[in-house]
Amino acid sequence: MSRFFSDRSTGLALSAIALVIVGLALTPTPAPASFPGANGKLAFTSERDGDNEVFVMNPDGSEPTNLTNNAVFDDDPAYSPDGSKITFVSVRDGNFEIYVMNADGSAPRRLTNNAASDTDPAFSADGSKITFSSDRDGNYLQVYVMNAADGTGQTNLTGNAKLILTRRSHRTARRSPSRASAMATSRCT
Ligand SMILES: [Ca+2]
Ligand SMILES: [Ca+2]
Ligand SMILES: [Ca+2]
Repeated sequence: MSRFFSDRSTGLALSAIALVIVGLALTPTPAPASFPGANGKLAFTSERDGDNEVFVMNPDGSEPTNLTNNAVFDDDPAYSPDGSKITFVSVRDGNFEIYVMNADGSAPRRLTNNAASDTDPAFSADGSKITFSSDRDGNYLQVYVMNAADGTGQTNLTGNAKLILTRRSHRTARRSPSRASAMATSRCT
């Protein structure tokens, strides 16, 4: 009988040790940040000062900061994968164009330059390209891609197919078209 209890105790002890080892093996280790260099802020659009602006804020809503701060229509902000840049849409040069700026709002520069509507920019996964939509090749919006650094290499990816695309800037403009066009006009003159 004592042998039975002894073996059983040993067995239970070994099982407990095995469970601890398995538990240690399964304990998750802290994951590294997904995007090294990202500042964790959120980008959004607000017309709180009377026209559309690109804002950023902390994830808890604190420190909202107006990055565009002008009198014209700015919209559609999207961060680069590393968090260092923001691409967005603006009519500051007369019509809808794609821009990129540093994440603190400095050094904005235009990447598209034509009379058509260029909207809905988004960075590629590696940050080297920006996709966007444009109606420059006809009546329908098409999907384009260009180099994020300087806007070169603008290429129509969808031919001239009849597509139904998201048109966030235009939806916003349609809510207050007089404001968007007036701002574009006032900026051009
Ligand atoms: Ca603005
Ligand atoms: Ca403003
Ligand atoms: Ca344009």
